[in-house]
Amino acid sequence: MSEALVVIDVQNDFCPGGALAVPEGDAIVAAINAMMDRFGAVILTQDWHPGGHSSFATSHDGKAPYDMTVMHYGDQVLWPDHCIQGSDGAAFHPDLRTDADLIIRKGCNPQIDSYSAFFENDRTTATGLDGYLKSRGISTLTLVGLATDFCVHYSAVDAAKLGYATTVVLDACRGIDLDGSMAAALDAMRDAGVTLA
Ligand code: VGL
Ligand code: ZN
Repeated sequence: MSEALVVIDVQNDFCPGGALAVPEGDAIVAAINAMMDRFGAVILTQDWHPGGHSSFATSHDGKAPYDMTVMHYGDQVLWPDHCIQGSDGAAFHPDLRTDADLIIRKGCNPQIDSYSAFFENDRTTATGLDGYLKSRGISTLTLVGLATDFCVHYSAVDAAKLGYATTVVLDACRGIDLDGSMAAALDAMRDAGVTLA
């Protein structure tokens, strides 16, 4: 089967009680688990930052979480410390099925954030996911997970640009919604040719 399910960042820190909790982030886990058997491949992504990552507000004097800054690659939201490599917060939600084909970790470079599962926020450093999918002959992707307006959004737009037939199942996603980011993400995904289901 040439269809893959890509499950974005269903990790404790993005669920209620986590460091960067997405409202109802845990409410999608059962639906995602139930979808997995319908796909020829299941890929999980994991936000996986070293301590002191440059996307953390604590790494910038005088900045607070959700402030903006300018990185060498452009504008960047500053986040609470989250998904630190090996921490409980970086672990998958305990109920998420992890019998996946591939787990891809992103955001590992201390100087570059990575919302997309395909390219870091400099928009040029590849994660390797495109090569994996192409070498398996996968051309159709369904994306679910967290957060709709950041990592799901960037991953879906990149997937469509790379030529994958791409669907985002919104019921199996939840968003952060910072300053209209949810509406902007839905528009950007539609403009890129992503099917919103
Ligand atoms: C995410 C902000 C920072 C996400 C990751 O998974 O959407 N958002 N790191
Ligand atoms: Zn992150």
